[in-house]
Amino acid sequence: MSEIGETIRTTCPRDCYDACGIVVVKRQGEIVRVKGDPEHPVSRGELCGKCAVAYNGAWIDRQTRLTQPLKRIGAKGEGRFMPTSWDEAIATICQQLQEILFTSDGRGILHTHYTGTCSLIAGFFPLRFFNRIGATEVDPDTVCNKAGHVALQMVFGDSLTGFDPRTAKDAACILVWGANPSSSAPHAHKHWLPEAPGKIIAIDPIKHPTAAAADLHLQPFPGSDGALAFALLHVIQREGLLNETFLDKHTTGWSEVRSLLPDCTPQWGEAVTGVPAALIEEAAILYGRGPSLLWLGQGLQRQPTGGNVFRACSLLAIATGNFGKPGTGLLYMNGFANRGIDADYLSAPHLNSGDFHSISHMDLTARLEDPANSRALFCWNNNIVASSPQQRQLRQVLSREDLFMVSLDLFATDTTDYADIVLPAASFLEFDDLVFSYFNYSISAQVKAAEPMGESLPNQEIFRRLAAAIEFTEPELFESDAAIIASLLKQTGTGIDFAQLAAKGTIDFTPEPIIQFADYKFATPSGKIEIASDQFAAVGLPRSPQPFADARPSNGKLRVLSPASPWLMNSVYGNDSRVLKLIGEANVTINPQEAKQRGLQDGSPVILSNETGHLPLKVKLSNQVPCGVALVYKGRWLKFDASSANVNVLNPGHKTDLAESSCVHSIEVEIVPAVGSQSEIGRF
Ligand SMILES: Nc1nc2c(c(=O)[nH]1)N[C@H]1C(S)=C(S)[C@@H](COP(=O)(O)OP(=O)(O)OC[C@H]3O[C@@H](n4cnc5c(=O)[nH]c(N)nc54)[C@H](O)[C@@H]3O)O[C@H]1N2
Ligand SMILES: Nc1nc2c(c(=O)[nH]1)N[C@H]1C(S)=C(S)[C@@H](COP(=O)(O)OP(=O)(O)OC[C@H]3O[C@@H](n4cnc5c(=O)[nH]c(N)nc54)[C@H](O)[C@@H]3O)O[C@H]1N2
Ligand code: SF4
Ligand SMILES: [Mo]
Repeated sequence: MSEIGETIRTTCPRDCYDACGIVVVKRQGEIVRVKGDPEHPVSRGELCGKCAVAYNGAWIDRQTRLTQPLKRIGAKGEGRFMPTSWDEAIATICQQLQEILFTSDGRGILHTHYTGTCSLIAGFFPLRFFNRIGATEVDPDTVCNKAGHVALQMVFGDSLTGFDPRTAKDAACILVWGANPSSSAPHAHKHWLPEAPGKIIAIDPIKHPTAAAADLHLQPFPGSDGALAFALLHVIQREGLLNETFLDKHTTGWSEVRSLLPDCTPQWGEAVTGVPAALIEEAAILYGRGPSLLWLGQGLQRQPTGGNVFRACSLLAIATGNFGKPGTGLLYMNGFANRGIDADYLSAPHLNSGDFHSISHMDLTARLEDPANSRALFCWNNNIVASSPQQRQLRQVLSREDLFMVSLDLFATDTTDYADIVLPAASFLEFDDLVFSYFNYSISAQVKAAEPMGESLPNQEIFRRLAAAIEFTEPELFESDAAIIASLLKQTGTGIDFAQLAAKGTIDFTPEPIIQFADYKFATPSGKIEIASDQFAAVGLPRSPQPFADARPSNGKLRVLSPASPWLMNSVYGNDSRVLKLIGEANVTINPQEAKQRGLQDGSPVILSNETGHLPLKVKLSNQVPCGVALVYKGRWLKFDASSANVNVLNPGHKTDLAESSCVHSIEVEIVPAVGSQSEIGRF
C-alpha cells in the first residue's frame, strides 16, 4: 500500500451487482482515499470509474454533502432553505404526522424509497416506522424490475434464487440477455465473463462493450425478445436438444408452447426481431447443448409485455433442463433470503395494525394530484424527480403547498428541492451495516470509517428519533444497529460475528457453488415449473408464454432506450464535478445511417418530443445503436442541465402487462432539429 495511514476494510452498498470490497485510507482521523480492496474477489484492488471518482470527490466533500437539517424558505422546487436543529425538524415532522394520524389512518402519508443504499439496515429499518404508522408505500420495484420478479415467481415460485456465478467454471455457454454488465456490473464484465471457459452470447439492441466482447451478439429490435425466444426454441426442438424427461417430470403446460413452435422458424424470427436467421440457429445450438447459464437483465423486462418476455425467455432454461446441475441455472437476482435473512424481521410488517397500502410508481403523480389521499410524502433512498416517470407533471404536483414533504438524502438533489424539511443522511462510510450482493452469494461488512459528516445521521437513527418523538413504544422501532447486525448474522447460520466479518471484509455463504434447484422443488401451486397455468389467466395474461413482439414505431418515431450509464449510478454521482465533466453535455446516440436520413450530424442540437414532454439534446453518432433506436442514458441531474429535465420528462409511465411495473424502454419520440438558442429550447 503506497499511502501510510490507518486502513479500514468495507463494502460498496450501491445498487450494483458487484458489491465491491473497499479499503478506506485515513490519516489523522480524516478519510484521504477510498479504493478497491486488493484482496476482495470481485474488486481486486479496483473500484469502478464512477465510484473511484465520487467516493474521493462529492461523497467526502463537506461543501457538497448535506450536513444539517434544513427547512424550506423558498418556493417548492426552488431549493432555498435555512438550517434548523434536529430537535426542531423532528418536532415539525412529528406535529404534522400526528395531525394526520389524529383525523385519519396513515394511508394519506406516502413514502417512496429504493436502493440509494442497499445495505440492510439503512435500506430496510425505516420500513418498521412506516409499517407502524400504516403509511402507503410507493412500491419500489415498480420503477425497476417488478414485472420480471412476478413472472418468475409465478413460473418457478421464486425470483430471488438465481444461479451461483461460481458455477460458471462448469458452463459451456453463458447467455446474457438484456443486461449490460459493462455498465451495471463492471467487474463481472471485466473478470467474471472473460474468465469463464464457456462461450458468451449477448442479446441486446445495443452493442455495448459486453456485447462487443461476446462470442455472439444478437441485436433484436427492443421489445421483440418473446418472439426471439420462440425462434430459438424452434431450433432447439428441431435439433433434438429439448430435455423431454425434465419437461415431463418437472413442468406443467409445455404442450401449449410446443403447439406454437412450428411457425416460429428462424426466418420468421429474423423478420420479426431483425436478428439474422443464421445467428438464431447458432445461438440456439450453443445454448441448447449446454450446460448453460442464463442471465436475465432488468432492462429486458422494462417493456409493455415484460411479463411475457420473462416467461418466454426463461423457457430456454426450462426446455433444455438447464437446472440442478453444475454450470446450469438462471439468474435475475440473488436475494438475501437465500442466505438465511428474514425480510420480515428487518421491516416488521406486524407493526401495521391495519391493511397494507401500496401504489405503483407509475401512479405516483396521479395520487399526488388527489390531495385528500396524499397529505404527506417522505422520500428516502430515492430521487423521484430524476428517476420517476412523468417528470414535468410530477414536479407540478410536488409544488402543492398543502403537501407536507420530507426528504432524506446525502445531497441537495432535484427531489430534496421540493421538501419542506430536508434531513441529512450519513453515508455508508460513516456507520456499520451488512451488504448482501444480489449477484453472488456473498456476505459483506459495511464498516464505519469516519464519523457522520456534520450533523448527518444514518437513515435508521433518523427514524428511531422520529419514533421516540411521536412516543411510540414498540421495541422494534428502537433496536440498535449492533443488535440488528448480530441477529442478521445469526440468521445466516455462518457462525461469524461482525468483528470477524469486518476483518475479512467478505465471506462466501458456502464454500462450494450452490446449485440452483438442486432438489427440483418449486414453490408453485403445482410444485412444478408452471409454463402454462390458470394463475396467468387469473391476472389477465395468456395461459402460456406467447411469441410476441412489440409493433415497431411508426411515422418516423424512434424507440428510446434509457439504460444505466457507466458514469452514473441511477442519479447518484450526477452532482460530482469530475463526473459532470466525464458525462459531458446531455446527448442522444443514434446510428449514423439514421442521422443521415434525417439530415442530422454529430453534435446537431435536436429536440426529442412526445405526448408527455420535450427534451433538447445533442446528437452523438455510433454504430453501437441500431436504426430506429435512440439511446439516452438515465440519471442526469435536472439542475445541472440547461433544459432542467432529463430523459424521464419523456416517460409517460405506462405499465407492463404484469405487476404495474415500468416499461420505460418502450418510450417513443419524434426527433427534430432544434432551432433557436439554447435558452429558447430551455423553455420546454
Ligand atoms: N428513464 C429511466 N428511468 C429509470 C430507469 C431507466 O432504466 N430509465 N431505471 C429505473 C430503475 S432501474 C431504478 S432502480 C430507479 C432508481 O431510482 P432512485 O431510487 O431514485 O435512484 P437514485 O437516483 O440512485 O436515488 C437514490 C438517492 O438516494 C440517495 N442516497 C444514497 N445513499 C443514501 C443513504 O444512505 N440514505 C439516504 N437517505 N439517501 C441515500 C442518493 O444520494 C440518491 O439521491 O430509477 C428508475 N428510473
Ligand atoms: N453504472 C451503473 N450501474 C448500475 C445502474 C446505473 O444506473 N449505472 N443501475 C443499477 C440498477 S437500479 C439496475 S436495475 C441495474 C440494471 O442493470 P441491467 O440489468 O444491466 O439493466 P439496464 O441498464 O436497464 O439495461 C440493460 C440492457 O437492456 C437492454 N435492453 C433494453 N430494452 C431491451 C429489449 O427489449 N431487449 C433486450 N434484449 N435488451 C433490452 C439495454 O439496451 C441495456 O443494454 O443496474 C444497476 N447498476
Ligand atoms: S458501484 Fe459497483 S462496481 Fe462500483 S465500486 Fe460499487 S460495487 Fe463496485
Ligand atoms: Mo433498478
